[in-house]
Amino acid sequence: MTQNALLPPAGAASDWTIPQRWARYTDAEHAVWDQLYARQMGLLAERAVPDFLSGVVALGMNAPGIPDFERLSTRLQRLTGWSVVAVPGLVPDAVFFEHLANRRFVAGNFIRSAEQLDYLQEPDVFHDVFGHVPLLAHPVYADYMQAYGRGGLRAMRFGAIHKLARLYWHTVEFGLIRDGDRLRLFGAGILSSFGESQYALDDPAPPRIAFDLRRVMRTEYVIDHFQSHYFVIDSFEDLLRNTLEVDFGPLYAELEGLPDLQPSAALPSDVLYPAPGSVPLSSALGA
Ligand code: HBI
Ligand code: FE
Repeated sequence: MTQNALLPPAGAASDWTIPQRWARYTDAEHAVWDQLYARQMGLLAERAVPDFLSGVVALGMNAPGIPDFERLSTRLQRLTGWSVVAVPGLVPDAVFFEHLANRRFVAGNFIRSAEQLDYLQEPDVFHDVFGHVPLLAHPVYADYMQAYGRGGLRAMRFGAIHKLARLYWHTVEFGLIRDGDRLRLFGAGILSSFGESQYALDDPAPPRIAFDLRRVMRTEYVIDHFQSHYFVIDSFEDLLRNTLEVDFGPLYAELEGLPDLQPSAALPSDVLYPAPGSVPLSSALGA
């Protein structure tokens, strides 16, 4: 996820933004969005955290076609002060953090081809906008994302970006959240993936581990497979309070002395959620 080129490509501004050029999308491109949208929403009605589903509606993303970032931003501004800006693809870490710290979410403006509905290397408008933007309508999640941007700018000075990036990966991209008696999806990488939005909740194989900041920051991740395990948060309030409101300076120093963990590693201290279909969460967790 790290892009090292320092200069924006021709046609991009110094902050790497480009015009979305919404009027230039073809009917075929809008149709790819509609197809992906229908397929995901069919799965997510029962699986996504309810705040994601209400965000889709609050932002007018239930209308057909690729969203127009200007209209989306108008609605988002009113709700949480965020906006969506277009970029050509991955941007350097510092640029990414600077946008988030200022409540601007960067989104690719291109869309995958109809032949490539399931896998692509670079985040396109479906992943970035469908996956990430609805939860930006949630005030606490919105604060968490801004705090991540600020934390990123600080992590650069500590040389600790890779640890902070793991927090992002295991929450913003691939996080699960507990909702009463069951688990639901909130990570954008899962929400925008047909296969993983089923696998992450339904497959008995991947351990589902209660979120722990130190554990998460030590855990490496894979980018080209379904995740080998998932971390489960209790609430967005909890996540914000227990992570980005903590002073990471001493934490980074403490973690320097501990080995990184492979994605597949199990720790005796892990608190595991029961495999799907075994016992209700409430009895398994004694809640
Ligand atoms: N650029 N466009 C874009 N999208 C991302 O999610 C992104 C990025 N650049 C860097 C980055 N993510 C991550 O590596 C940081 O969280 C560390
Ligand atoms: Fe993403």
